[in-house]
Amino acid sequence: MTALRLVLGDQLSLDLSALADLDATGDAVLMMEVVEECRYVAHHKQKIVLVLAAMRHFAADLRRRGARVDYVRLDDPGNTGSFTGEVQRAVARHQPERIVMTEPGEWRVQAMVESWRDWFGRPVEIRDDGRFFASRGRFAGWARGRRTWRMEHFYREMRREHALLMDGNQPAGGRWNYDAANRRRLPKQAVVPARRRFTPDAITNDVIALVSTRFPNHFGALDHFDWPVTRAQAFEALEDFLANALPRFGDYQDAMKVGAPYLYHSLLAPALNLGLISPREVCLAAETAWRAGRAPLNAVEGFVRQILGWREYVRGVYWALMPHYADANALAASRPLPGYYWTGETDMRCLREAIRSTHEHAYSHHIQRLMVTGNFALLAGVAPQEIERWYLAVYADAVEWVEMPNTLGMAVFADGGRMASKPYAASGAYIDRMSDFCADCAYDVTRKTGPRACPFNYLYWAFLIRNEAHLQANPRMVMPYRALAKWSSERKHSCLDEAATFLDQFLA
Ligand code: FAD
Ligand code: DLZ
Ligand code: SF4
Repeated sequence: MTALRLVLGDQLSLDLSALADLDATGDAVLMMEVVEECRYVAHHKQKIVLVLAAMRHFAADLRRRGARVDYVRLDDPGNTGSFTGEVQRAVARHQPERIVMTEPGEWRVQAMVESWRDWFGRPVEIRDDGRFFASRGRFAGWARGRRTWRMEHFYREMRREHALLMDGNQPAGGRWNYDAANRRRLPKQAVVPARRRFTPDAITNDVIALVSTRFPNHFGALDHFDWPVTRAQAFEALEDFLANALPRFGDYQDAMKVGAPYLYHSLLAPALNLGLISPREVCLAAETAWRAGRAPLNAVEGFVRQILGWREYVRGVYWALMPHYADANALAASRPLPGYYWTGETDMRCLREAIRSTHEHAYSHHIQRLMVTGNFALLAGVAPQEIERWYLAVYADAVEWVEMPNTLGMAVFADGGRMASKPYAASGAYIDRMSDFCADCAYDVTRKTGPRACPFNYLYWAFLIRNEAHLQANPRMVMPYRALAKWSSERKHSCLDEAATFLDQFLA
């Protein structure tokens, strides 16, 4: 046998570089379900089902196309439980001349793979992952020599380079950015569209049974798994999004509503991150919808910005700054993660809602992640690594290269401004403006102090006071620090006391 070709759980793409020159008769494709990948954080049960079910469907597809797939199941006798152990067993089985793979998505696995050359005594060829708009090298080239990195600058280069939403040399519609039009509150009477979801087939049901037995104590409900697990289903999900949600995606991108976790979001991140559908396919489909008059430009630009801009940018940041990035803690935050991030048992309705949909669907949308659970962790001073591991565990789309910069850089400002120009800190007023959560909350969003005051209010000011030395000079923080400058030191102390009392009571 000539080559052993590896396909990892987030590499489920027929055009994967590791498969580019596959010799269907001579080579073997190795896919491995391993317990180490299921446990390195205690992933939401739906995420494990998603990955393993998508792997099994992908293997069946490869076989139909004539490939020799050596597929190791989680409960196969002899399964060693780790990538290294399984590659070692496969090398003994197949005696390949070389091992071929696509660069892994995670630094931890990259380090593991780099040790294989010595370990297996044969060449290990690690190829670039061509499924992104920008290679790791392309981002490094862009970042080199720049003092500050900003997504907006990178995004504009990507728009030009990939001719997406461009009219010649100019941005389509004359503007690069429609964010200002994309912050509308959802009207009370708005009817949110039902979304195309997917009933598990026999293959997925087998995996559901396996995960219920093997990982009963992992977070999350498993009684209504409905994520797309094949490329065909990912395209159905894309079509559903284009027809039913994209036209409103821009307007209500930041809105939140009780009982409506999906609103107008695409729900495509899990399929994108596993490789079932490519970012290029998704962006081109959105652009085509705009050119055909089926969606407005503010929606389509806002959507393309998330994928061509944010998604590529955070991947670049991750690979440029790992492994040190993982330890970032610029604000020296050290509180433990509150237990109610796992149970949802809190009187703060905004948090309860976000955690409920996280538990039920392995999903909450970006603003719930950034401005509710993330904002609270930032204001409360939760240790960055604790909240980072939580985000990695609880979402169907969670993969470290995208999750970590979003958490450390955007949500809790642990990287001191590498990713974002200011902390996304906000009081209850922001949540009230963008949602209907506050109307029926045990706390009163209009009160600043006292037992019924919305905790986000005093936690916000206490955060600013605590971090004055770090943040006061930030030009984007001038306004709140100007307001704080008018506070007496007595008022500041009382605010800090109220915040500490709340946190000590509820974080215990
Ligand atoms: P939509 O709102 O429909 O957006 C379209 C697509 O754009 C998404 O599918 C995603 O691929 C991309 N995208 C949107 N926002 C971002 C962003 N900030 N960074 C990178 N890509 C983005 N996304 C993940 O894919 N995996 C994660 O583990 C993850 N962790 C996050 C943790 C925190 C603290 C925050 C604030 C954000 C995180 N995100 C993560 C980004 C974003 O919240 C999700 O991509 C999005 O909510 C997924 O839902 P959707 O597919 O409906 O997205
Ligand atoms: C997330 C995940 C899980 C839960 N299980 C597996 C698995 O059993 N086999 C596999 O190949 N991949 C799995 N994955 C995805 C990997 O964690 C991912 O491929 C690496 O972290 C590299 O990005
Ligand atoms: Fe959240 Fe405060 Fe609104 Fe309650 S009042 S939902 S705690 S922002």
